[in-house]
Amino acid sequence: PFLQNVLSNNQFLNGTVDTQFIDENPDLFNLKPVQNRAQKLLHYLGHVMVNGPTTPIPVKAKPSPIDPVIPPVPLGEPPVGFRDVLLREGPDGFAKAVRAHQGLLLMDTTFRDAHQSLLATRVRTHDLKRIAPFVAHSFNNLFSVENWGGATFDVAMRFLCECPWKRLQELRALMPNVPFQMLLRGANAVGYTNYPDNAVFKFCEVAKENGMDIFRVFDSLNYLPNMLLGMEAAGAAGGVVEAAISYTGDVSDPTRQKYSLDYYLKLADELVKAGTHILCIKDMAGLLKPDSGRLLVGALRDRFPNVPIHVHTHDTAGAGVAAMLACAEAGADIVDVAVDSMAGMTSQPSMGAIVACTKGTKLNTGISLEKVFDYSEYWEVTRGLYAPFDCTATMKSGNADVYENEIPGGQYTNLHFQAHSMGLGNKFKEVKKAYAEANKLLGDLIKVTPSSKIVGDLAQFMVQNSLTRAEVEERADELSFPLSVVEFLQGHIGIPHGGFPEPFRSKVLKSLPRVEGRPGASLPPMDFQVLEKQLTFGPVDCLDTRLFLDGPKIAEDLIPTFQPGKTLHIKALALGDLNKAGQREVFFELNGQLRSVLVKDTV
Ligand code: 3PY
Ligand code: ZN
Repeated sequence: PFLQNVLSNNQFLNGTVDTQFIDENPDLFNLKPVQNRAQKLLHYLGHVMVNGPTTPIPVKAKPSPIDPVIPPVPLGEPPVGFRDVLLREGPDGFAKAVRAHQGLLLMDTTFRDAHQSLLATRVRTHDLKRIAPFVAHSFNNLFSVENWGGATFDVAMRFLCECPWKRLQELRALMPNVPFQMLLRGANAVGYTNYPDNAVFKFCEVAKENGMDIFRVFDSLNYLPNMLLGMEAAGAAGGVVEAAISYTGDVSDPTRQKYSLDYYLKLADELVKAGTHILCIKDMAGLLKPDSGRLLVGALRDRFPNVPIHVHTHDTAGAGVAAMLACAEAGADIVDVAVDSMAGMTSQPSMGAIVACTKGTKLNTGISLEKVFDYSEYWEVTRGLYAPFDCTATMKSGNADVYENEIPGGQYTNLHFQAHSMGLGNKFKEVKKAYAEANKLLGDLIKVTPSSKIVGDLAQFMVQNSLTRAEVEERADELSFPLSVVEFLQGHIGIPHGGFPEPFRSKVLKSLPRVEGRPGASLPPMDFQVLEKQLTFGPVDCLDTRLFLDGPKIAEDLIPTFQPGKTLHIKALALGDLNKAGQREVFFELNGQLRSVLVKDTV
């Protein structure tokens, strides 16, 4: 490698080497790490050349051959934005400034919920970074950019081979002026189950340190103790707390009174009392019709004249723009949109439509439509690159039946993929009907991650076993329900509004234990140091792939360089016998010294 570096050095090739050559070219000693990283890249490329992308979509589509063009970005720092207000005034002053603002404010979800809903959350940091400076310069008057949390965290690690924290840091550097917003699933953080309290607190602390500003905190059952925990964690980290009430049913339908106006107002009272900086209505399935939005937001506006109100919706039925305009007229300060080419269907309503419809009114957004068009073109072409993940491969429109099945945006798309891959492409209606029935069986829940997954699992179980709701109810004590359903009934994610469905719960659980109260309160704290040890195996990236996958042969000499100029001499000597605890001792020579480690044998 040193020779390679020397042979690719211009000064050396030009023959102008003198006695200072080595001192003036420290890069010549950038040896193994560069080579290892290149090796890993080749390995990855080989992998995708052979296997293609891992996609949930049953239709084979190739990334478009057209390259996106980044619209021009002016030189220099981006203009001041709401983040400057936040840094200057802190969360309370920021909330006051938002409330005092004339006109409608927008949150742009293109960097998170839009692609979570349309492209299976697969948009890479690479494509976000390319357009980030344009957003900072052209949309400095956005309330926020939602760019983190929800499913992005786990998809980044599981499918994109990238670090979610690095995404946050890199975007922060490129967009210093616009507040960043994330979706925090309360006591579930960015996962699918309740975590110990200290994990949620630590997560918020590190997110804030890495550049997060506004934490939208929800709980999938609107279970207040879980919400309060998430709000406390976000607040303790110094973040802006945006408590979100998940919306379901229809407040203006007198026949659907489990989730009535009174229910929402009482919950809002508790969240405001707990000190939320901003109050959010999180309509994850797009059920908030214009009249219902007017009723709900109007009532909240009267009750809390000083608290900023933020409304989130999905456009599944196609009524998103109308609903957001109605909410804005009724007093919402902020509504969520996605750029036009990433909007509509199960995503958010269109930014361009809201900007155009409010132009010249008291709700004027102050956003340039020309800039929206440029932004939209970038995403239209970038979206083409993600064709292997695009829901439009199988889904051609939204559907107003969402008012009946109440499936959240991202899950609606996932269920559509699943139905197609199970050969039920022409029976999606049945799958959705089963979802509505499963929801009734579970007592008519708020449905959003992770409670929505539980309802979906039960629906799939019913379809696969051809069971009706009545049959499931009748045979509840003998059926083998999905684990997620059993754990929900045990109380692992909290207590639903109105309690658990009986006698269904008792029939399913029999003598299984029940969690009392808030699940996180009875979980032992997470030991981060132990966890770190379990997760880290040292600088494994200095091992070649055969070694990485298979380990060394006995007596094989290894000389990995784990940092420039630092080489180890490792020789595997022997594998010990299995002990009573199911472990083996493995003996090595490390730089001439005998070493051994105890390893659990899981084979
Ligand atoms: C998530 O939890 O990821 C959501 O987007 C819920 O709406
Ligand atoms: Zn959403």
